[in-house]
Amino acid sequence: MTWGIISTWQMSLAGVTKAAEQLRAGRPSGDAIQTALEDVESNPAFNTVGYGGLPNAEGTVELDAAFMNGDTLSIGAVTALHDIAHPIAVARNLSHEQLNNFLAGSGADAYAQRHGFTSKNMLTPEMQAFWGKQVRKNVTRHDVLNTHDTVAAISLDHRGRLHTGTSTTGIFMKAKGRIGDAPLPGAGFYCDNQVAGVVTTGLGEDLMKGMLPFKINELIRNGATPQEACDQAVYPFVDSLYHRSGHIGAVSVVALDKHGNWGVATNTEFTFVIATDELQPTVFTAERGAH
Ligand code: SD4
Repeated sequence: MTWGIISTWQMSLAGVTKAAEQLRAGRPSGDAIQTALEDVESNPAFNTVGYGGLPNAEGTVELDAAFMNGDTLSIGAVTALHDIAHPIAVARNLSHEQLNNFLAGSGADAYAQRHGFTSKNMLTPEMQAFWGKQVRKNVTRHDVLNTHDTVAAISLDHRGRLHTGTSTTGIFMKAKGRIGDAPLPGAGFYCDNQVAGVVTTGLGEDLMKGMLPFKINELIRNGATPQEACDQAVYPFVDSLYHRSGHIGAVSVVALDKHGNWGVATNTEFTFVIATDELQPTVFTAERGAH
């Protein structure tokens, strides 16, 4: 395989299809990541990412995103960003800075405005109405935990460059200022051209206890295949956390190594999309492998 892209959830099919065209044409993997994620961020039908995403407990859409370059190990990330059409583009821009690579809240908003990123009211009337109804009915833990889905992707181009990107509105009814795993290096993503890229989706509060992307990268560096590394990192972690705390949220990971081999592990039913020079964009379903 000479290039490939893998992304979480079926919602990324159209974005991955566009990104695959770019990779096929020889464009860099960073561009492919941005293209794939922006497609999901633009689509109000997907209410866990970008425009039309679920608001927090105060009725405000707060956006998390991150971008990582596996060549330089540069990272850019935003959390609690407001009313910017493409959080992934802001994160990518931040990855080019020497300092101040991870910005939160009003600092992230000011950076995005200063750099001319498109402002947009990210709260749709539909989501505002949905939020109003949910507030009146008292949302349960179950409702909150079943309303998530981060778009998180890894791309490898024909020159062996790996990039990762994540973008999400986080969990529904999250507290103002709550940060999930998606913008956190090591917890939501990690990427190294010499090894692999790894990204997660699921309950951020649990994912950040596992540091799975960093762990999986190290396992691959030490000789495991991406599938072996995902299995070895994810299942002992979810079993252990379940036994220690008595509950666990969704935990799903995908990995793509520098040779184009991929792996996946999950404790819930989980869909993901792959496209390579040998495989048309295809949606796969991974079955729950542990708690
Ligand atoms: C978060 N991990 O903010 C994100 C939500 C998510 O699949 O991925 N859901 O906790």
